[in-house]
Amino acid sequence: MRAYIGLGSNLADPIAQIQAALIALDQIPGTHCVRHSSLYRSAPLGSKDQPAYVNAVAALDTGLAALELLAELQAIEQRQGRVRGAERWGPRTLDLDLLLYGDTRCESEILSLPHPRLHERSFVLYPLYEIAPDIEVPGQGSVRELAERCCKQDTLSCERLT
Ligand code: A4P
Ligand code: MG
Repeated sequence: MRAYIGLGSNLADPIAQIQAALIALDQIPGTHCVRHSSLYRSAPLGSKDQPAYVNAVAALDTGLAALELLAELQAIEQRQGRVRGAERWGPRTLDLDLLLYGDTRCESEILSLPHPRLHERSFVLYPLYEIAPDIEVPGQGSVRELAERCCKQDTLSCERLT
């Protein structure tokens, strides 16, 4: 199954956090990182009183079920020092979101697919467009259209770093 992962960090050397996470994703059992985007620097969504984020997206081929993959992502977050604070959308060393798992659609507290806010976030859509411009986000439209719409609306600043 092809899965897409959104990576984000704004604490403790974010660029190094994202680079370490990309290596860790490729080491998940039964899983291979097919490609990943450039790194992007983005203004924080949520509290403005936190550092800018570094974001990226990775494409994985995996034999794991979606919930098994989510558990592996959360284990990587823990290993890289993620502390789940009370503040929603607060600062974090590493956030790994399961954006897409094939064309699966589901909704629960544990796992919603596609990721519920993916279609409106430039820091997800720009790196996703870079590596997979022609895919569809089930129920939302093509990544190309979503990224173009987001670009026109000129929401949060999000610039390519590497
Ligand atoms: N969950 C449900 N569906 C999913 C999914 N598709 N992928 C559940 C991952 N997790 C999913 O996640 C909360 C719960 O969502 C988990 O228990 C999981 O079972 P979390 O990672 O503990 O909490 P969170 O990340 O703080 O919450 P949330 O609402 O997912 O935040 P987001 O949407 O991830 O946003 N600004 C910039 N510029 N760049 C960023 O990357 N990130 C955030 C976090 C805020 N502002 C940002 C950025
Ligand atoms: Mg998250």
